[in-house]
Amino acid sequence: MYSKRFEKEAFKATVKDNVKTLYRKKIDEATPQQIFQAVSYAVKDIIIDDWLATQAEYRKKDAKTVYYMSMEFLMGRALGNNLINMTAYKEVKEALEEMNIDLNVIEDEEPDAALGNGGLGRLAACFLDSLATLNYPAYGCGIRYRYGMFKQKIENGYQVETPDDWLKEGNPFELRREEYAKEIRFGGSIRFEKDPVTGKDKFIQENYESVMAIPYDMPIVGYGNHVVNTLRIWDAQAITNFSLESFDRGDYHKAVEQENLAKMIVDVLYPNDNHYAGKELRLKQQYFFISASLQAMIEKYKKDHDDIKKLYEKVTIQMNDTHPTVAVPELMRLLIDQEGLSWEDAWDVTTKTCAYTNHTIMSEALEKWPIDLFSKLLPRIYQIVQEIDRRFVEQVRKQYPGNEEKVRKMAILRDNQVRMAHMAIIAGFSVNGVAQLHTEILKHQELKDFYEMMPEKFNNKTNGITQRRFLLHGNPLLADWITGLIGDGWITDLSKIANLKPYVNDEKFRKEFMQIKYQNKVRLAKYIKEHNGIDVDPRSIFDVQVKRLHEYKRQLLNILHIMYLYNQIKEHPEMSFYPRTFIFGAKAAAGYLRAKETIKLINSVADVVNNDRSINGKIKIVFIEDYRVSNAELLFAAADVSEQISTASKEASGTGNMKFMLNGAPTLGTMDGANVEIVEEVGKENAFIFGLSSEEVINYENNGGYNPIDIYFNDWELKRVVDQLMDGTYSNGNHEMYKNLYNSLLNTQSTSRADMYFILKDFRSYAEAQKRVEEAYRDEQRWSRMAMLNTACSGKFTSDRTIEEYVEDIWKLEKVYVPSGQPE
Ligand code: B1H
Repeated sequence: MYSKRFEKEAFKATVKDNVKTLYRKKIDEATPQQIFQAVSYAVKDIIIDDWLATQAEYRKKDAKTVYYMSMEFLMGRALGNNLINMTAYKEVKEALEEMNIDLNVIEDEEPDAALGNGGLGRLAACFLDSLATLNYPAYGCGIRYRYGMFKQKIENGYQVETPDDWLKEGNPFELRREEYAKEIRFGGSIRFEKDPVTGKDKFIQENYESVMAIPYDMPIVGYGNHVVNTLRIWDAQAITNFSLESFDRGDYHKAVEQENLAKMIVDVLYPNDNHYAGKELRLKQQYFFISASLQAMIEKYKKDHDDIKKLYEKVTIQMNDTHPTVAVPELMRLLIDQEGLSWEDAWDVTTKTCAYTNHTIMSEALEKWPIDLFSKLLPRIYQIVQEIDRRFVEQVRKQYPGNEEKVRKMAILRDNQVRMAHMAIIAGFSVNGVAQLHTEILKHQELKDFYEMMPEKFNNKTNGITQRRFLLHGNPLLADWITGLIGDGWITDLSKIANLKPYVNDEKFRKEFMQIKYQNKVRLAKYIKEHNGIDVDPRSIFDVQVKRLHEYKRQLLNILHIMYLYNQIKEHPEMSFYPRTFIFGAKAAAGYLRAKETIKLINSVADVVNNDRSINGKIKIVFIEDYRVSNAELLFAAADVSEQISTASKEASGTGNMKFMLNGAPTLGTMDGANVEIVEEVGKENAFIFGLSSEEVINYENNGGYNPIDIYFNDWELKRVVDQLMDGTYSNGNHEMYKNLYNSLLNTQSTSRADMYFILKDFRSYAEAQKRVEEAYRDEQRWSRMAMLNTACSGKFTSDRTIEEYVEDIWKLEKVYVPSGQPE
């Protein structure tokens, strides 16, 4: 293990040395940021030997590799995670303490690598952690955005976005690999020629624009196994800078254009969760990183293999949603135009290499590119898409003679659009959803026609999360306590956490468990005091909803219910009420009006309620600014109640739900996404389930929705809450402030259906479930049992399990063991 090579005194010396060479300072003169850099370089130094050894071993074993293609990798901070996985966290903490340095303070100097929006991007990060830990050869391929997910400030209750300048101080863990740069071409036109020698068709792209893609590699450290995999993210640079000789220096304009194109492409992550925006620049980003990654992949393959027709024996491409689906026609292009394969041979390779994961059924998230935009930007790729479509339509007509309805529904090209999901399904050898319920809805609703035509492709892979970050690193008190009871096997085999179950029956252990929860609540209360200036009582129930802000996730239901409780307490001060702290954290897409109004509403209700002395602090409301991976770790550890209240059928899986469960917070939720499987594991009696089922929701939707007006007029308490959106209670008398929210619930004048997300419909059921939460919490014996059982039953939800399923059913990888990488 690392402890052998991790030598405390040597490490301390390296840190001192780094401070000296990087900053010309002594350690006690260095700023925390400078110490962060110095420590990180010392850690990278140790990682490098294993990184080399791992890659050498993969090559020697000629092991099959998965390329996980994703527009998003929400990695969070690297230092603490790397130390955890090197099994050197405690030793480094000690070493630094001897130098009067607090590791936690140093960790806080690192900006989150926030190259993702939410669940989809964080899932990619958890998968990389599991792949390395389970000894599987893997690359993550993505974009090195200059600016990641925006930073959120709350000003006067409103969200204000500021740029996330995460590279400002430099990224100590990355490695620039200029020698693997690739050229990427956009636009222009395609000339067709017969090769005079071979007689083959040749396609020549002319008058195109191009940029160079430069890879940056980040190490992905496996837990205690010396494996170091690679996250490869691409930066863009103008060709002019890149190779001055080949450039016509006279063409100043062209030089400037190329500069601009390069800067623009990787400038910023699109901050839309579950929403397709259809911007040309986004398609450029997609093609940019896909073409670069595939060129590098083929080049690497050809170093050791000469039959390109067997590419699929050594690589698999997993497409994280449809965002990387240009991989299909781009692989075809490289195989045909560059490698000289026939269409049939190229199609055989491509369809044995590519697999697709679907992450959402929200219709506004479906990628459908306008054909004129697509064909102008990617003329050769578009020709290939046309041919894929032509052949597929031919096949549909053969299988369903005379059924033009099928053709209309299933074709890739239709209504002047390129439907990316259809291309992914047609070319992929595997199509998976991310939770059982989600996969069933795909098979029987959204993708019914495809499932009927090619049922063998469809499979489920329920999401998971890494316990290394979200328990071992995020909740050290609980992690140590668990290890004390059942050993540390759970760190790499979470099914072992079930060994806690016998201890649940012993009051002593339940007390200890709740004591740890309390300490984590104190830690969070301190964070809240520092960041919000609000005093919260760690003895109150910490009720937490943290996730992207989206109507379907129904933060509005949560805050309306709080408004309702507040009305009740005001009206019946004598009523018994267990003190609650309602905690929210959420970023809204910058242009998403209703989402932003919801943030303002939460903050305004917080202002009124938190400052109302008459309620004796029974309710506190806290909005955590800039919710992100690093502060999420604190929130999960401290939560009593996990709010998972999406409209049934809308949340494909959810992964926050699993992080809460792991940390001992029962779920208050709908039967949606992976909540269904959480309840299956922990038992219905250890969760608080409410609301319409997915069948009921889908039924209403198929029949034009429901009418919220009846509910509104028949439930005066609810009506009062809804009216408070308009009467100035939470807006200093302004009657316009929340009109978009009000209209979304009731109005028929808006183009969409009233209360599309069934908030009023589910309100009473939610309020009643919240009552059950309070009742359960009052019973300490019962609550501690429930909370601890949630942790003990969370074994299924590790991303290690998810990855083993992908490997077994889709990727077919072999484990590679790496001899400890000794320094040269
Ligand atoms: C999920 C997205 C998503 N599903 C489009 N889809 C995006 C779609 O920038 N875009 O265009 C970005 C993100 N994200 C989430 O994936 C689901 O909503 C969660 O339920 C799921 O747990 C997560 C991981 O599978």
